[in-house]
Amino acid sequence: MTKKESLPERLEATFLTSAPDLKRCPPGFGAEVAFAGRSNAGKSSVLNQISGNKRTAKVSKTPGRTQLLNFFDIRTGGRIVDLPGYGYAKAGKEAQKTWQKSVNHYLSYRNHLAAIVLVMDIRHPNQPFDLEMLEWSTKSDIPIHVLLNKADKLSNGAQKQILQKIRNEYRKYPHASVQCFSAMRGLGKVELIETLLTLLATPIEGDAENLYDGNLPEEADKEGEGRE
Ligand SMILES: Nc1nc2c(ncn2[C@@H]2O[C@H](COP(=O)(O)OP(=O)(O)O)[C@@H](O)[C@H]2O)c(=O)[nH]1
Ligand SMILES: [Mg+2]
Repeated sequence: MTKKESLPERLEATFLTSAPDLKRCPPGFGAEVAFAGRSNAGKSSVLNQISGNKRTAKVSKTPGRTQLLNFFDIRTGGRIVDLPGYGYAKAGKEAQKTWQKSVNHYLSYRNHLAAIVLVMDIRHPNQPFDLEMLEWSTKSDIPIHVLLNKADKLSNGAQKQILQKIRNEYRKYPHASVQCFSAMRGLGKVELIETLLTLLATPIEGDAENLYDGNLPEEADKEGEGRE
């Protein structure tokens, strides 16, 4: 049997818990793949599409409500962590600061973090936040898989053109890979599931000792501080 034929059609995902900050994250178990992206890019919809369940993650018409880190157990191993969406203008300054702190801490100090899936709207790719994530993952040696979501909004030709252009631009990010996706139509699902299965199988140092994963170094407990 070839690898493609043995791929599951969906990744069974069960909601584990939500955490407002790193300290309240559950003890780590297996590799975590964090879903990041601007609010409304379609993170929750992507998770629902790959899990084959419309209710796995909340899909909100009002963006920015989910200010928590949401943990999902993947049946075949590892976890997906839906990070709070970035950049919802109406969230206000205080909420943005809280966001920055919890996400920075998670990205900087969560030992079980193995990779990032960065969800963008294909019509508005590479916004400042997206570029920061790409720079950060490059510096931190963390693989980052970019989804150009809502590809159904563009013709096949336009999708290919943008994908090619972005692949060229990302040559400077050696840990980045990129694909088109449509959470609405399921386009790109096989490629994403294949990538996720590999990332979710990343061995985590110290996992066997059941390492507690919520300890912050003292100096990091200051406002907004993180690895970057
Ligand atoms: N056309 C289209 N709409 C999408 C797609 N993915 C998400 N959406 C819509 O975009 C909005 C935001 O989606 P959501 O998953 O809540 O985004 P999140 O804030 O990143 O979690 C919702 O109205 C979704 O129905 C897609 O692939 N195609
Ligand atoms: Mg969401």
